[in-house]
Amino acid sequence: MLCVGEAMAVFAPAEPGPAHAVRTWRRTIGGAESNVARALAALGVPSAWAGAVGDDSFGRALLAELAADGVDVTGAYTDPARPTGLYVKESAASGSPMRYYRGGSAASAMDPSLVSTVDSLAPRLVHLSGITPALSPGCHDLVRALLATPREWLVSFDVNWRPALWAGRDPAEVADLAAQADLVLTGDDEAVHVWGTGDPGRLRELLPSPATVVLKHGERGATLLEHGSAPVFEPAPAVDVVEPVGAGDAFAAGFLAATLRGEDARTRLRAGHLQAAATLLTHDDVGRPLPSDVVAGLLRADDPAW
Ligand code: KDG
Repeated sequence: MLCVGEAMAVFAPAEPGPAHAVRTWRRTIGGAESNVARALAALGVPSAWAGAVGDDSFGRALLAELAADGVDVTGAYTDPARPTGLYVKESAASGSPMRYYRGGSAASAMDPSLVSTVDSLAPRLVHLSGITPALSPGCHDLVRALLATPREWLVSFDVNWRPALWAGRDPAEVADLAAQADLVLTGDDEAVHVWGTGDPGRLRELLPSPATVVLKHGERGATLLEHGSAPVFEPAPAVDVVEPVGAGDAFAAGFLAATLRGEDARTRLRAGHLQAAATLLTHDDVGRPLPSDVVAGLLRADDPAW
């Protein structure tokens, strides 16, 4: 499975206090699509990431670290003219504001020329998010080109609605892209912005073509909508959240991994919830993999204790 989009260097305070007072920072990796690629690799799914980083220390480090995490980065490239994007978590507290330094980044200069690389990797499934098309007109064209039909791959599309990135533009642009995917993941709060409703039945009417729609209801759980099957709701485990960033990417990875394994609806949603929970329990954008015996037990339990 191939994830196409951004990887960024992330800086998080390594000591308490607001950003202006913090002197020690921990540098990790972020970017929605590379997060999904790393989480998939941790789950044992052959995983690749294609995107752009700068020809700088952070870009080289991100490529090396993604590869060390088991992600195939042969489809990634280094842009000699532009820097790697960054984002900063402004405090160590949960819900800390995030400040992005991605304008003019290597990733924001991606364009449809990346499609030939994707072609050569011959993926079965390409994972995209609504962040990439918001980065620049070239990135928007890239996502449109990857969604164009006929195509050789299935597409999963995580809406990842970022109001600041879409400011002044019509949310229908995201809706149009999502409608061309095979599988759409969205939070019900995001769906309200993009489609004007977070109601499962109404959303299914507004999104008739993607075969699969996953509607996430935050801490409550998620509903799977598939043609020919009744909607399936699966509650999420209760978690003492350390930090929510990356939980949606982790959910996508868990859900997609179980989908590729051909699991049933409930198991696919549970697999998403479990990976999201692992990320909610850490400050990092990708959680530590849960022990596989724990995962197997929770996926199979008739009524898991959560
Ligand atoms: O997905 C978690 C972060 O890595 C991601 O949210 C960063 O691209 C990002 C954004 O716009 O928030």
